[in-house]
Amino acid sequence: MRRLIYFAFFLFALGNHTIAQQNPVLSVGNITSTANEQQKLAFKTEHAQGEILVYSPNVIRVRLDKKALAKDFSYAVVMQPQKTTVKISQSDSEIVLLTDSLKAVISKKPFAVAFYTLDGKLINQDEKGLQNSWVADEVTAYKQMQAGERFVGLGEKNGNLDRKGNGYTNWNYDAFGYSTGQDPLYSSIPFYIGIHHNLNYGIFLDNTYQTDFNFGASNNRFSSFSAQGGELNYYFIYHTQLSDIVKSYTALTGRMKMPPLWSLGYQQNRYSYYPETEVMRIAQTLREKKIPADGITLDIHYMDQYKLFTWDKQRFGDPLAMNKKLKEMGFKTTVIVDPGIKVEEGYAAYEDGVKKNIFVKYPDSTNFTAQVWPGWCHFPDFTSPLGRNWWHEKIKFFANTGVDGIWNDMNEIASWGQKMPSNISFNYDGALASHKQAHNVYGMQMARSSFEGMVQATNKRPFNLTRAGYAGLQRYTAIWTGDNRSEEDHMMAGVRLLNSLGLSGVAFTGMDIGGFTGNPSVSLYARWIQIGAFNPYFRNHTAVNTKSSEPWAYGEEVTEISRNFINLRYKLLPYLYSTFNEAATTGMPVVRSLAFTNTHEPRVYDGKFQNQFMFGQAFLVAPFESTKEYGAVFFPKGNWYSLYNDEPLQGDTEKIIRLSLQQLPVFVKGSSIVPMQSLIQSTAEKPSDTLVLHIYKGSENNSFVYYEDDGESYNYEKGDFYKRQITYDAKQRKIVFAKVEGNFKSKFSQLKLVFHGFGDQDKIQTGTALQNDFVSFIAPISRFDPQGTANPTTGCNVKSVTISNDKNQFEIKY
Ligand code: NBV
Repeated sequence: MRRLIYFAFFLFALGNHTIAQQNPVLSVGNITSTANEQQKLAFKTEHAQGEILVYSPNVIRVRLDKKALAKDFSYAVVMQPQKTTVKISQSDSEIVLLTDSLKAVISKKPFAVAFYTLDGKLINQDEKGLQNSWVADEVTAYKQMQAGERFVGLGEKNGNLDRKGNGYTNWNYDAFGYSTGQDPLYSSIPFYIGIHHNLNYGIFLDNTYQTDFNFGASNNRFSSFSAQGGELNYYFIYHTQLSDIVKSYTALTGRMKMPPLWSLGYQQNRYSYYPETEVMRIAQTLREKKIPADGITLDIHYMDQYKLFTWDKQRFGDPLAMNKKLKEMGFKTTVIVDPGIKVEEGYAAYEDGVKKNIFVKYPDSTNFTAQVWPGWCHFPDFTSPLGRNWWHEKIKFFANTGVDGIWNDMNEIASWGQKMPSNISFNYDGALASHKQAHNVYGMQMARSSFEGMVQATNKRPFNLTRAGYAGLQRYTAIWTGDNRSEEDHMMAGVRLLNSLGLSGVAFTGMDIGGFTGNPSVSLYARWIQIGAFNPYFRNHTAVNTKSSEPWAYGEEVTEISRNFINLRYKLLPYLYSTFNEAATTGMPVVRSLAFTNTHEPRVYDGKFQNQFMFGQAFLVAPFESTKEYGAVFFPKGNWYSLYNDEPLQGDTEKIIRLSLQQLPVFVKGSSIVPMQSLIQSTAEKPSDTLVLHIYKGSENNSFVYYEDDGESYNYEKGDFYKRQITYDAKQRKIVFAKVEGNFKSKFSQLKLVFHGFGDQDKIQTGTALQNDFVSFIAPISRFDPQGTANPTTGCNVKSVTISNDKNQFEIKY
């Protein structure tokens, strides 16, 4: 009997034990209390606490943690909440936050958020059964997948433009020779845009731990985002236009400053050009062959045994003198820097770093050591003000030797074996963080340190380039897509990476033209350099032990093709520079996926068309593999012209076009205004005094902001710029030149207006005030040649007129 009682007791205890066992998934639970201030709702739930903060009528932040919220700190967000009206009301079941643009409804049982338009359309909501939860330290927000929902953005991610059906991880990774489906790559931007039912919204998960996104990858229920640690901390952004979402996102995380003009020119790289005679040979050959270029980049072999802040004396005896010679030839030098500082007694940077105690540490306070190019290395802690200040001082070494650009490589951090222990500690600006929290932001903070150091040293705009980064990197640096392969699908994947980066707030982007690993075919090289001319950062690069990759290395025809497209790039610099100004002032990228303007057009996401992009507001670029003979192009609504012969093309159509080695399919949107200059061999050379404005007849209104400044200093921030809005008014049949703003004197004293697609019936009049300047029509002229050489093949209506560059408002009627 006693035995039986014991056994019954045992069974009872066992059952009880099972019941008491913790569910590994901790749901957020019901709201238990709330407190609201003007723009903020604070709340507690059964298992968490959080805040909902209104940053602007269109931006609402959600914070949630199992414990009390940590001190508010972000490497990404630079915007403070703006003062705005928020109506907060509450019932037993929900709390409603109403702004001028958006309604957030917070259910109490359980805690769940839903966002609606003011007229009640559902934009986004937590998945009803799953909401927010934790599994150990990993926190996840589950969102209900809407019918037909698409997802774009998420920064440097491989895959399709529409990310539906896929999952992604953010963990900065040295992805040497990556495959076109590989994930993660080098940088992390946890920001995406959801699109459904004629609505679009953005979500930025500001968390530097490893983050994971699931856009319906093998699930038909939710989209989700999660972080391996820290808070659930995300910003919800809603606008009717997708472009405004990117503008709000970049208001939040900051925008780029104007880059140095020279950095928009062509840049010649290889791993590595050395010794000095070889560098000079490359520079000389570019000039001799009349291939315009502005940049030469030195890869790791310029250093003495890969030791940072040194020059190999055998290879580069007098770097200052070399850089001076290069400058006289119109070249600027960029050098690569890696974060690893060689552990070596007697090596100044090492000894100084140890003395100043700026290296990343193990928990027992010894310096973390890992192997990279120089051998065993320590790594400056760029998340510490001390580490950044140290780097600012060190980087002056390059400014003092006449270097103008810094290329931050290997900053994921990359080390041999790729396994960094979780327990190494970072300062994280005073908060102290493990590797898990600091990893994704390290590269961005390195790039920031290089940028700040160069600005301090030179008081000029540096060119700054990074491989690794985090959201907000655009404030300090350009980014390129790392070690791609010399393969056709890599070129196309590269285009999509740039499209995605543009959708994620990064305007200054590029890829290794020609491919890094391996050797491209002749045609692939030609096509890639054509595409490169329409990339914000235009550099040719290749790995060690590959064939020469300069524009003359692939035979006469390819030299000619490369020269043509590099020439075009240089003539387009006034247009490109103005477009960069748009990026600096609004956050609009230079490379714009068609999702920007045709967000709800399914053809934009079609595999056939998804690589197409706008280069600024005027050019539609349709990139194709060099092996294809025909390609299908989608022309969005509006009217279009071929760049090469002005052939008019109707919008809202698809067209199969014949491809050729000589031409990349590029089209110009009707109503566009494209400023161009005469051909120069580098930006150190002055163009002729005539700015040529190409105006394309169109049925829609349009406006373009023409922008100039000195191209090298920050005086533009104090008003030393030249800016004028030019409006194409299709209804009123006129082009209006607004009054010039700013104190800078334009390089151009004459304006030549070239009219494309205007017929004889369009009598172009320059207006009474300008009658005297009216010259004459020259027709037809070549689209490519702003000097106006006749091109008998066009057979199109191209007319031009030259007038003086008057600072006042004037208009042209037709
Ligand atoms: O510094 C050498 C290379 C560089 O050329 C390349 O662009 C970087 O992405 N670097 C990586 C180091 C490793 C190359 C295998």
